[in-house]
Amino acid sequence: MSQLYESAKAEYAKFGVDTDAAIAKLKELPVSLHCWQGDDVTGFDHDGPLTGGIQTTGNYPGKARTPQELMDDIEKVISLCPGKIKLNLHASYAIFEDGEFADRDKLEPKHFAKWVEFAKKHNMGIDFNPTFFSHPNIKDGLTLSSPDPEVRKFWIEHGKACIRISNYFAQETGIPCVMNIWTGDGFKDIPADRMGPRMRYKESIEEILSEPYDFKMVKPCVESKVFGIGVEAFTAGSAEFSLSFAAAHSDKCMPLMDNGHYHPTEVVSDKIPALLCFFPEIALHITRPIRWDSDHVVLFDDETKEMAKEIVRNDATDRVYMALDYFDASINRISAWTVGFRSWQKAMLSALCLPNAQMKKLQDEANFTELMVLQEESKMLPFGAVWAEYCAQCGVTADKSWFEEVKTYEAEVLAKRS
Ligand code: RNT
Ligand code: ZN
Repeated sequence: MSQLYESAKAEYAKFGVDTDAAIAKLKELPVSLHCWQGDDVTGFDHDGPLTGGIQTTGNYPGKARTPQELMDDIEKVISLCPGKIKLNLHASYAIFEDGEFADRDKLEPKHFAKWVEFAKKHNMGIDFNPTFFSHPNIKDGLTLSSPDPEVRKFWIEHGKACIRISNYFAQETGIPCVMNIWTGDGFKDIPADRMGPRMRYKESIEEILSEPYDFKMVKPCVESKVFGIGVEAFTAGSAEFSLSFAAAHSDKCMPLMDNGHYHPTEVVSDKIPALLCFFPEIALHITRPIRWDSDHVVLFDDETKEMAKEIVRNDATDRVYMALDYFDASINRISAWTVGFRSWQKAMLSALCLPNAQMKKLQDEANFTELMVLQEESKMLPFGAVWAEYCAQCGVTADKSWFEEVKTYEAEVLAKRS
């Protein structure tokens, strides 16, 4: 233990904070690392463009082109990040062997056997996402809410296949699999019928959830959104729709909030405690929106810290499934992944190192003067030393020298991919 940490620990103790306990706690909290930062949400099952109202921008060299390259890159990221990592996969990252191919409605656990092997090697659980975008069967921008029964059927079958695959992940790893349903279904311009698509969307998700699963091990969730590129006027899976769906099916489904999916003055940090009043468990996509759902790399910024605080001070670390969701193609992708993961770790660790009980007491006593003082003074605590100790205990570098390894990897590996 460094001298720096010893003295920081003493400083924190003056505020009633046990930094050893905070470090021990964070080591046990899984954070889902999204595979899709490594290849700009391309996947391995199609050649077409990214659709569904989401977009990556930039063409920084070195993007992963094969499952092996993506796994190599994820391994590099894992080696640079402290904390407990879970792997987050999309159905489009199925791995087909020997010229075999299965369309989305026919996917099977075997198409993800390589990922299970990879997860086991790193002692990770796996989260999963059916992929309702980047596919020719999206008709007029719609999947599960399409008026065409054949189109709906295809995507319902995809959802069911993904439940079976999620179950396979949970069984193989022994760790629950969060399965997130998000579609970009919507309209570019003013629709004549808003309820019809939503009723079809509702029924389609209900059909998907009729596939048998143990809710303790397979955790479906529905992700809402305000709008997507090209679907500005109407989104079937709006906030009210998704939240109501989850509430009406709380025995088999959770809500998922992505902090890029709301109007810019709304904050997910405030929505977390609102949902925790009603849902036993909720899920998050942690991202950084700039002006829209831009999916910038997560930073150690105010709203990120605020979200972490809400999870920690409401004692909800075992009720909130935390997953990262961003994709920046304009910078080194290994670095993007690593900065985002480390930022969320910092946010969680700093939240765990706040005098939360004391501040709550001050609020309940209406002592808002002292509350403000304590909130401001705790910002000056020597957090860097606690972060350094946490990283040291996790066997990774605390300072910026991790970036040297990224540069070496870029020169030796990424630069050779053309
Ligand atoms: C899109 C949603 C969704 C995707 C991933 C790739 O706006 O946030 O979660 O980012 O499924
Ligand atoms: Zn998301």
